[in-house]
Amino acid sequence: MKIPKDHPRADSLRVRELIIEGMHSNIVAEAGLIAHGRGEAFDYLIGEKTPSFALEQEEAAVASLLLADNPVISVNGNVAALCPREIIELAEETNSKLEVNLFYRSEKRMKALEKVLRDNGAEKIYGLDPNYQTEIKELSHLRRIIDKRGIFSADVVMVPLEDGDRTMALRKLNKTVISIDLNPLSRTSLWSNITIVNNVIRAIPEMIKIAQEMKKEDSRKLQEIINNFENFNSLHTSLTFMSKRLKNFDAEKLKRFKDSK
Ligand code: PTJ
Repeated sequence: MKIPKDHPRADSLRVRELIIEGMHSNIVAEAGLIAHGRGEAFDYLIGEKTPSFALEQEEAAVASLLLADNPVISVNGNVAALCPREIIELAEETNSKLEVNLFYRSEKRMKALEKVLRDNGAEKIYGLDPNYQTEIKELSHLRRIIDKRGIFSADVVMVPLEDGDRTMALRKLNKTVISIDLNPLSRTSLWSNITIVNNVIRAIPEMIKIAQEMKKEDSRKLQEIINNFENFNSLHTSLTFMSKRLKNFDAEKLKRFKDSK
């Protein structure tokens, strides 16, 4: 659908179209639409723009990817539909591998993700070759299938838009987990070492810029950024921001509406 430019929520509708088109081309799972709607609700609570706490989370995440020995970025349907070019660029800037990993895994969807990533310039994509498949034993769903050269041997794994049990399983395997999740209360957010409470559509391009700058820094400086970051404090800041904003926004908006009638 063509979104009218003057629509008050044109940006949000354009993003929705990416998800809908992604579903029609088998990139996005049907449940991906529902996940997106949940994300939209939380994005509303942070004002649909990046708060300063999210930038700090992004900095800690980029520092962690840059200092890792074998960093891997896991790609699912929603991410591939929303920011395929950017996720590839972030992998390049941080020297990370890209691995396709799907919850609603099917051959058709794996191929669709491979295509969209290749069309956007990805060369090496992990998770596709059955010869290198292995499993996370603790998981019973299809996200358990991982690449021996990728997530299996990674020290740092970034999982944008994830479900909680793989995050828990990866932590139990002693991996550092970075997630991007607009819901600071999700199990993924709570179990990650670094949670970025922001929309992937903003977070990934911001992380690319951060990586370009951070690469010029001394590794001690990057380690300091990581050492100064504490996920529970950061989640608390995110939640406090949301609840304060909701409280103020509520009163202001209702008053404006009342006065305009
Ligand atoms: O492509 P697949 O098969 O791997 O499946 C992907 C989905 C997203 C369907 C699957 O991982 C899933 O069901 O995820 P959940 O459990 O619904 O969790 C998704 C989380 O991402 C929720 O907490 C949402 O609030 C959050 N979220 C949704 N959209 C965005 C987001 N966070 C950041 N940016 C978004 N655009």
